[in-house]
Amino acid sequence: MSEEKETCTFSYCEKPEIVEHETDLLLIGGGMACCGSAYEGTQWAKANNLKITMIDKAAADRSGAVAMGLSAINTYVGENKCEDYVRYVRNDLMGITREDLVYDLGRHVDDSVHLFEEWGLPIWKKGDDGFSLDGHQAADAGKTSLKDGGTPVRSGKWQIMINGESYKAIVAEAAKKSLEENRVATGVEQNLFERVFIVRLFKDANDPNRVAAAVGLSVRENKMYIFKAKGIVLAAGGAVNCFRPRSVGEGQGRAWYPVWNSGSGYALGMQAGAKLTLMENRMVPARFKDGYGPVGAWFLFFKCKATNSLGEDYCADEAYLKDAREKYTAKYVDKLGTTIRNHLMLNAMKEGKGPIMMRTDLAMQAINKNFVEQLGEKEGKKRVKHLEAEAWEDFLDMCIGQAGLWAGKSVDPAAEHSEIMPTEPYLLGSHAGCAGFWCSGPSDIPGTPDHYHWGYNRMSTVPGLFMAGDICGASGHKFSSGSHAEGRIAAKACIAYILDNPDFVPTPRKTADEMAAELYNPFEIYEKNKTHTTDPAINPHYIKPDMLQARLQKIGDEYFAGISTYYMTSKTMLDEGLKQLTLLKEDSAKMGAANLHELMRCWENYHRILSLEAHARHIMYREETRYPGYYYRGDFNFIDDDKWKLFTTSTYDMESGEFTMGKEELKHIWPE
Ligand code: SFD
Ligand code: AMP
Repeated sequence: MSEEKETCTFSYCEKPEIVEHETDLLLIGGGMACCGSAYEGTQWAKANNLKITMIDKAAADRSGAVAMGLSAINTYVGENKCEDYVRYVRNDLMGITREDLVYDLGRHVDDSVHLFEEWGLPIWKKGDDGFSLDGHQAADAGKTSLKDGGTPVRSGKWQIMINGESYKAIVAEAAKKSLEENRVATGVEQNLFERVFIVRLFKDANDPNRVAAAVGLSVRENKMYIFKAKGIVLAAGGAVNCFRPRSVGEGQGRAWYPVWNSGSGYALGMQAGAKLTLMENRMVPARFKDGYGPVGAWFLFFKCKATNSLGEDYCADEAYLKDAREKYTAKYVDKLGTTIRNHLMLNAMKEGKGPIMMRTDLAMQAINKNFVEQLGEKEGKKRVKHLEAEAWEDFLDMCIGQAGLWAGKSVDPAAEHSEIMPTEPYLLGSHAGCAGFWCSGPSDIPGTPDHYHWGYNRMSTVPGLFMAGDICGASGHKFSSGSHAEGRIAAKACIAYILDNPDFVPTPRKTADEMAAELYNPFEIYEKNKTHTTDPAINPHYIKPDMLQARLQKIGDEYFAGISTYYMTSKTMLDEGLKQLTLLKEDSAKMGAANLHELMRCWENYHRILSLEAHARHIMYREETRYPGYYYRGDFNFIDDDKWKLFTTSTYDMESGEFTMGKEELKHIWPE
């Protein structure tokens, strides 16, 4: 079926200026993980004057998942035991997790949170009267820092409250300061490249297993960058908009996880041949409807309940629980983790007992009653007013669209409930999801099996390529703080790797011209063919990025367990979907871009195609329903621990487009 492949000869579009940049440690992404890598890497680079370079497709101050800020840090171990954190993550992710990676992260994460506070992040503290002081009140009251034993305000066992509107800007500032220190020490002209979108990793001419360079395009000027590096930390976040979202038409573009995280992390690693694991996993968060507002603070801090529209607690419905225990075993169901909470909510929705209601009104009334009883009418009411403001700030600091929607619909959460529902699926590995790469763990944790460690902590199966944050697989519930800590772990280990391989001289297999021809081909195709029709947006010779994305989302939604099938799929649906996705992949060779923004959009969508294909092939491979509430295999709608309590894996061969599926044995290091 495939037609003659279009190649770019720059006959129709202007060849970009090509910039070559040599470094030692390259950081791809400017999010939480890579900001951790920049800060930590600089410390360890000093002794040998190694060069560090960070690249972000956006501006690091406001890029990635924390761009809008956050109102809680969801992983702070504090007074808890680290092995209990391992158990929490294992339970929430249905028994399958790399306990060595989770424990390692748990023992390092608090140090990152202490740094955030030192750098100016307002962290809520317990007042002397036992009531909460928000970050600013705590600072004014001179409350002790966490590092020195201060008491945070916990919403849940692992979560602490913050005033985090400027969270990312604070963390990025520290990263940029470290990079500047490294730039001056190593005498390079520039080592922070913002608004550069990395499209592809290129293998080395002399060592085919290794990556020699990351190549990207400026989204502001006609300039291509070739970053040659001795070691790379890849942390480009998860994949959003692979599935038709609930927000379509006027709402298109609204989502919970950031639409600008387009699966580049997965695609770049896959094209380099790194092994993926648990890529069948995904996250389907319950969110305030249409505004995509998170629910954690409401459930945990405001102690809010969600019910069906008859006021019944669907998580306590015995009929639902009985059925779920039969299919998915009591040991998982009774933990009531994120997937099972979703599953029970979906039961109520399918029975027509929706909409599902977050009873914010009842929660605020209960708090009101409690405050007035304890503090008296005047002081009680004053504190409630402050807390109501915090209820709004929860979204203003993190998910502005939700606050906008409440205002637009005249909703007062203290006076009425709001609808919640499960969103479209997201591919990620740092939140209540664990899809990502199979990475080496630390070597010092007793009981770690040999196949969990191959030399350098967080190194993927591609030597010199390290992963962190969303794309380091099989170790969910890292969140913002854990991703930062993991970036630090990966950078330190990558520097050790670079020092142990001093003779490596990165020599990309392809020439700069060949790279440019590949990256800018959508420009050439568009300019060459745009006059064939009266409207350049509709042309048989190319496919524009928005069209390609719409088709991709349709395939994901209708065949790979999207919202339109209530997250149901099966071998037959997956087969049909993969057939259509293969056609779309073929069509992507005819992507057309009219400007730099569209050029980025083209490659973003290509990265989504690869991420979604890997996801679907893993769902096909695991013949059970390990994550009910996230997706269902109608043909294997049960959990089968005997056969499938293990890590699924895959490697992608970019030349042939083939996936090789496999398994890795699971070892529990900590008893139940
Ligand atoms: O309410 C390229 N998260 C929450 N974590 C918490 O700790 N507390 C919360 O309250 C959390 N909540 C929350 C969260 C996320 C979102 C979107 C919302 C609410 C609305 C999760 C964390 O944010 C998340 O775990 C971490 O940020 C993950 O870190 P990391 O580093 O894996 O991903 P990133 O920060 O998104 O950074 C990715 C970077 O890569 C860049 N990038 N650069 C160059 N070329 C390319 N091709 C690139 N592709 C991507 C991006 O620009 C970015 O800088 S709540 O839900 O629980
Ligand atoms: P969310 O707002 O859904 O992203 O969740 C934020 C944090 O709260 C995560 O650590 C979740 O695991 C946790 N969480 C959310 N909802 C609940 C719940 N109903 N019970 C326990 N933990 C929850």
